[in-house]
Amino acid sequence: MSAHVDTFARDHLPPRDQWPELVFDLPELQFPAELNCTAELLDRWVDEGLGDRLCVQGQGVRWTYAQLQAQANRIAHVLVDDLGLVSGNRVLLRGPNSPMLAACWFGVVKAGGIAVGSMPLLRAKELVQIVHKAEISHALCDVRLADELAQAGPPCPTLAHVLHFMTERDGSLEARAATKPARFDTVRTTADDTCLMAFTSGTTGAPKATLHFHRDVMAACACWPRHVLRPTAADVFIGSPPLAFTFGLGGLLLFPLSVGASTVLIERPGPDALPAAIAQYRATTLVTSPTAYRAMAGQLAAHDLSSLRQCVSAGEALPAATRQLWKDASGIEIIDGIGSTELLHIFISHDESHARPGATGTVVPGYRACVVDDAGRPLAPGQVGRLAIKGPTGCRYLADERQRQYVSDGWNLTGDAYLQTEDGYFVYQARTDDMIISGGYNIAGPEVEAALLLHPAVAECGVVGVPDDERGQIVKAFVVLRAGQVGDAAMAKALQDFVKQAIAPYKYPRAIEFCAALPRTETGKLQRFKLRSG
Ligand code: 3UK
Repeated sequence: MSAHVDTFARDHLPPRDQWPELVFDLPELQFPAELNCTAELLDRWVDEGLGDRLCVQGQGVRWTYAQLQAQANRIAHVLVDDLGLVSGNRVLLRGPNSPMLAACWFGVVKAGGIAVGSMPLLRAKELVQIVHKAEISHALCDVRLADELAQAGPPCPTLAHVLHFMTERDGSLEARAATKPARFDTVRTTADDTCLMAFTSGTTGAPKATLHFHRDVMAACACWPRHVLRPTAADVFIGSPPLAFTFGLGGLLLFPLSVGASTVLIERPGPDALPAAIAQYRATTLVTSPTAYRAMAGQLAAHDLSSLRQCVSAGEALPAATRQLWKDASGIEIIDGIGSTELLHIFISHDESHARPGATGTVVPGYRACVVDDAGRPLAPGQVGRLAIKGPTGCRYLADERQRQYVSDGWNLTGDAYLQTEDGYFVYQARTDDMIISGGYNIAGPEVEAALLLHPAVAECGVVGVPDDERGQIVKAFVVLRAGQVGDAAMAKALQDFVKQAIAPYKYPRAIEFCAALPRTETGKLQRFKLRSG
């Protein structure tokens, strides 16, 4: 059963036998057949009389739940009444994080549409790929990102309607919304209607779109936040991941709203601006990447961070050195968690009192995790293999053959090499295709990085395997030094000796290149393929 008039998403789901097995074995994972996640995350609080509670803040904006709901309702009216949106249509959302972008997300999903986020830095060429793949009919775009989308426009025949926001000019989304009623009947979708298409931040090949249902959104809220983070209605979330990245969508919008808390959505949440913003908004819960924690650790003294209570890291492995640096600077134990676009959010993590440096944590309630060999057989503790996950959410690519690579035998294979300890902790090694094989040894680049990061001269680093006639590959480190340090032969030798002392000597970087910065994606991930080819 579906409430969608436009059945595109349902028509392009993978065949049922290629889905992961879905498990709903917690009481909080029982969902009704009819479900629109916006009714649960937004309307519910207003219905319960809590509409006056603070909901979302950003540059010059401070909205209560009732105000966000009213704005989302007006946007839903614009989409449906003026732009002919029918349920199941895909709507591209574009903009840096802001309360208005959040209102657009809720407006689309309330109207039964499918929200398709796009990373702010995408170029026309990449936008065209997304519009084609998702057959997007409508776009709501921050006016400051209008140019790139306009260039994408001509080769995109399906894209019939584009409205701009963050501008009051005639015909803008805001101007139209202002003429609409603040009430809108949230479309009564089914639990397994798609509400969200998230494109993966994959580094190679054509982009993949993952399909997530209204039920998946609520399941994500019921697992990691409820069991690990355990926020309260008094919390104020803040952080950096874009809402187009499901790490940001969950961590900065869905999860705070699921408990009646508030969130701060700022446009330029770099490590130089975040500490001041935490102080300004008295934020309690910080959501960002390992590199941002490392970059911020040195700058905390100048700011009043007394409001800060919890810090979440995801997107890349959290090196033990970064955990310690942040703890020394802030007094707070970071909560690490691995999630993926395919599984929507975090499935292995730990709370503050169960942190173990160098490990990602234990499986999040609602999920199952194991480490398997290439044939899919479970491995014993301590053995390195592929991470396999099952739970209430799972991978469903939109019309993509690569479904068979991510899902095998009902398990989601994330592409990560992990080992599990006797007591159930999962220890990240590397992406499976990033393992370095040198002179017959398997070496995980992140382990060498973690060792280098312990050296006081190292600001950031990336370690990859590069071709070598004699050894097949050798370990090469790209190192960004802290200000004032000199990248000469003596420094290279010092770093090599340092690594040999810290971990098994055969893992030391035989080549070291000093550089000014490392290539990263907008989701904060190191682009190893660029280091290998560069
Ligand atoms: C890597 C990690 C070690 C890992 C994401 C939280 O990152 C997210 O989604 P993506 O699809 O990438 C998934 C891949 O990223 N990774 C993420 N977190 C960690 N590796 N430790 C970690 N803590 O390779 C994984 O397979 O971009 C993260 C929530 C939602 C997300 N989409």
